[in-house]
Order: sequence, then C-alpha cells, then structure tokens
Amino acid sequence: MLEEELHRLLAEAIAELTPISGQKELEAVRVRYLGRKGLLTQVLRNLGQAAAEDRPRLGKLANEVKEQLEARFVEKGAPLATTQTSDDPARPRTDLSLPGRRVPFGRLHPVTQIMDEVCSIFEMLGFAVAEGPDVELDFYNFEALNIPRHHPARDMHDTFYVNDRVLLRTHTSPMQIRAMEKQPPPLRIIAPGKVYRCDSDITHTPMFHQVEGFLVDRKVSFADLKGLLAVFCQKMFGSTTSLRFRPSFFPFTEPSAEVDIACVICRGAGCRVCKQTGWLEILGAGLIDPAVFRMVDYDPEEYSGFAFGLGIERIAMLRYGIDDIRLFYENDLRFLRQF
Ligand code: 2U9
Repeated sequence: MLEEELHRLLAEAIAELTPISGQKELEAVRVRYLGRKGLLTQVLRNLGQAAAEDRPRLGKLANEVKEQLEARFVEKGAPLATTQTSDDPARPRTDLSLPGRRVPFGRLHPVTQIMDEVCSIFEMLGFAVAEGPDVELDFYNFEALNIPRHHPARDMHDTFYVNDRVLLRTHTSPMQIRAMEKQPPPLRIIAPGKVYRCDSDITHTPMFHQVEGFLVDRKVSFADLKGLLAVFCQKMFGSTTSLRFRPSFFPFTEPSAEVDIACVICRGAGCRVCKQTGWLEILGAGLIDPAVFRMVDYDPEEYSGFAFGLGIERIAMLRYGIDDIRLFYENDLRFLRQF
C-alpha cells in the first residue's frame, strides 16, 4: 500500500515537472512534493504503521524516491535559471530605457595639439620632418652651430650636461646638422621635439618643445624667409595677422631677427599680455651663418639658406590665454580637459 503510494507520488511528480517552463512554478511544485509539509513527508508519516519486517525496505524505497525527485528538480531547474522568462520577479532586470554608460575618451595634450598644427602647416609648405636623439653630443648641439667652448652664448642655454661631451639638447638644431651631414642641398626640413634647459619660472620649464625649420638651396634670400613666415603666421593666427621683424643676434644665423605678431588679445592697441607694446614675440630666425655651412662641408659661396625656431608652449600660451607655462605639466585634468 505504502509502496504503491510512493511509486504513484514519484510518477505524478515527474508528470507535473515535465511541462514546467518557469522557475517560480518549479519551486511551487518542489515545495508541494519535497517541502517540510509536502506530499512525501505525509506519505512517510504512515511508515510507522507498516509491519516491522517491511519497514527497512519501505524506508529504503522512500529515500530512493526522495533522491530521485531531488535530482529531477535540480536537473529541471538548471536550464531555467539561464533562460529566465519575464514572469519571475526575483530576476535581475535590464532597464532598456537607461542611457548608455559614457566611455571616457582621452584627448591630445594642448602642447601636442599645437605641435601637430605647426608641423602640418610647414609640411603643407613642402618641409619634411626630421627626428633625432634628445641626448646629444656637445659637437652637434654647440660646436657645429658656431658656438665653441667658452662662447658666451652657451650661458644662455642653461645646459644639462651628462658628461664633458654629452648633454641634453638645448634646441632641436642638432637634427639639422645631422641632416646636412647626410645629404647634399637642396634641403627643406623641420625639426620638432623636446629640448631641455635648466630653468624654471612662470615662462620657463626645464623641458619644453620647439619646432625649428631650415631651407638650403642656391640663391635663398631673407625675402624668402619673410614670405614663408608671413604665410605661417597667417595660417596659425588668422589671415589678417600682421608681423614685424626686429634685428637680433644668434651665433648660427647672420643676419638674425626676432619676429613679432600684432597682439592676439588687443590686436595692437596695447594690453597686459603684450605689456602695452601691441606686439608679441613668437619666433627667431635668420640666414644660416656661412661658418655653419663650412662645418658640414657645404660651400657657402654656392649655397645659402634660412632657419627659424619657435617654442611650442609659448604659442600654446598665446593661443589659449595661459599666463603660467607650468600649468601644462602639472597633469591637472581640470586644466587639460579644456583643450
Ligand atoms: C641650423 C642653423 C640655424 C634655428 C633658429 C632661432 C633662430 C630661435 C628660439 C625660439 C624660441 C629658441 O625656443 S626658443 O627659445 N629660436 O630664435 N632658432 S634661428 O637656427 C638654426 C638651426 C639649425 C643648422
């Protein structure tokens, strides 16, 4: 009698399990059969009334039925846990109306942006980009540029020396010497990169960026240099930008000039940024000194050339109205995110 009941209970439970498709429904059936007050418990309550000799066999059968049922529920439940349907309130829900999570984008450092802009203007004008080492020989940084040992111009450079012959380049000019050593004229090259000078205040950092450029060919004149720099300034600061050349001195150029543009803030009227002069100095330039040509075995009687150099941080400061150069290198994201 009890034996029959156990067999029937197992068969009925399996029949009820088979069509179930939701976890909630499955749990209800499990509780009804296997729960503390479930059907199996009720059948087992009658075990005590069975004949003593039948009890071990019936007890064993009851355990087998229980184990089989538990296994069936687990087997049925596993796939349902992954293929949940919407009728289960315990299921973690996806709110499809929520906006997507923002992917944080990085951006180029303002100095890199200005560097790229300057380089692309000169590339458009036919200049090729040269690269070279940051750690240089004294020869390429100074000697070949007409700045011999003990020349007073070395003082202006505040050089970081590695040893007697090796230093951190103080300008990108050594790249141009290396280019001239490698190839004969004509040459039209820009040399962008980091340079190092032992100096730090609101307008100087120990590392900053320069772009230098030079052109060597037959019959190159100061007028060619003026034309090129006018085009550059107008592309960089606007087509109505006026510029002026002031006489200056560099050991590697003769004649030399410093180039100013009309103040980008007050357009020449005079303000705090241009110190009431109406002008902002933005680069230095000149015709390459014949002594430099002789160092690389170019004939100064046959060839002439011009060179120019500008500091990228200074251009970025003027472009964005920044008055302390050190802000570029403090890595404060609130500052950097503005560009
Ligand atoms: C060779 C010959 C000549 C490069 C030049 C300057 C003038 C100049 C400054 C601008 C701001 C340095 O960063 S700064 O402080 N540079 O004024 N640079 S002419 O002349 C050269 C370069 C290479 C072979």
